[in-house]
Amino acid sequence: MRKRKLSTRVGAGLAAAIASAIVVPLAFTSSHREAPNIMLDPSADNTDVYAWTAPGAEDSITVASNWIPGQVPANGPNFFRFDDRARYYINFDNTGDGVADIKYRYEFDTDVRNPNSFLTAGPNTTDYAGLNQIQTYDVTREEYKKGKLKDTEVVAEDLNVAPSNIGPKTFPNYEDDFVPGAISDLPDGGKVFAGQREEPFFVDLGAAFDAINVRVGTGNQGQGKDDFSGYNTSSIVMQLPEEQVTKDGEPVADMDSANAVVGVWSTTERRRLEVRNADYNAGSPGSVSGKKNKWVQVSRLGNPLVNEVVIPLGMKDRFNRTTPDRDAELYGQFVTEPELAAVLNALFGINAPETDRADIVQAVLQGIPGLNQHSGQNAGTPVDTLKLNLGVDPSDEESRFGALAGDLAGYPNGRRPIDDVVDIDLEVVAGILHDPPNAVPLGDGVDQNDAPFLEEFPYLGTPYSGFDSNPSQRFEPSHPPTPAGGP
Ligand SMILES: [Ca+2]
Ligand SMILES: [Ca+2]
Ligand SMILES: [Ca+2]
Repeated sequence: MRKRKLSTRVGAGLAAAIASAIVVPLAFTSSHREAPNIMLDPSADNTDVYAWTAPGAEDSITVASNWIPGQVPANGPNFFRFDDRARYYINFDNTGDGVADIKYRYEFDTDVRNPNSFLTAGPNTTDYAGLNQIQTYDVTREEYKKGKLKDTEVVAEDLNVAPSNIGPKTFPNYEDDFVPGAISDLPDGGKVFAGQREEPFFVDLGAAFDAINVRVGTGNQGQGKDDFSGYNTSSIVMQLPEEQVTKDGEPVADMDSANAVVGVWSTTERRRLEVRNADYNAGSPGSVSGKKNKWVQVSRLGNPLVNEVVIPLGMKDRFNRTTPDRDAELYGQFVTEPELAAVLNALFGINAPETDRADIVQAVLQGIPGLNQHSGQNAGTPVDTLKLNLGVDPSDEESRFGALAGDLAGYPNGRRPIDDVVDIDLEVVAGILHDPPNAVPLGDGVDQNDAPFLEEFPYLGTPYSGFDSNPSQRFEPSHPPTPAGGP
């Protein structure tokens, strides 16, 4: 590997040794149905963003972004697809000001070949040509300078979207027949995938929203109930040569390079005016075009859990509409005085500091100096983007506690699918990065996904089929209690 191997010089300073685990399960969604308005618009609701350096693709940035939460696999006959009337974006900020410098725009188009059939695919369908309903998409790269659009380039057109996994009688070899055909190389390097995947977020959700209930016997040592087990989601996964997203357009030499850190987040836009019951078969996109009918941002997501548990209810939809460069001004107080810390103290008496939480601002919004904080004039600007240092190689031994456990290739340095962001963020809110530290081994008792991730692109797992649909019942204990190994 060309990049310098890391010591744990940053992680060692972060991690605090914990002798005993207390039993406090708490949980949240990352950003599933997190705000009153976007909850009513699931096809525009983005749920999780992951950005990491994948093994075998060390010179690229890998990003996965999910939309349409809580897909019950059996929900036919119209299964799940992206909305042709929306624009889906993956955004990159390479200067640290919270303003996108590069955006990849994904736009979808659905075609029904035989409108007289109620099936989106007939029995024994083994290729895209056999689908009755097929969705395709175009990818457009937009380049900005200080927020001004400088260049727009359509980099791919009419790519296949992997269909929803209906069942073995419809798709006898779903993964082999449809995933390779949904992976497309981009002309300037890199590749993209769009389509259904297994829901990679893992959490004990039921406990959290029942007034932060407690399941006795769990903590950060496993045996919780993964309420997202058995569900699917709609994913866009892209892998780009890193020089396509760095601020100088060059590859990253090492983790100390001035171009090493890139901020990532995803957004969804809709037309201000939209026809909700447009006729897809007539080829109408359902959007009312025209100069005055602007595209407006209706959802965004960078770090997991920010809009979920940091932003108060009355502001969650505004958070979805605003841009990261305004985060400090609009929402800074909710981070420095997090309600969650007070709630945790009231319920469990864990002595989490309740005010002046510069440590949370740094971990989530500013980036950690020497690891994933931008360099240059915007160093330390608090913006909700997922900040990844592209000079950090993948870890030989990954820890679900990521950087807190000295595994610098993990959250909050970017985010890998295996990172246990619920446990990490609970421990951060409790004060593990605080000075002085307040190390409390909080966790929801769910410490890994219910389905395996793939070792290769597109990394996210095979979606459950409609035939095998059994949502939220796949936790029965999928693995024994794990040792307290984390921080
Ligand atoms: Ca920027
Ligand atoms: Ca899952
Ligand atoms: Ca967990």
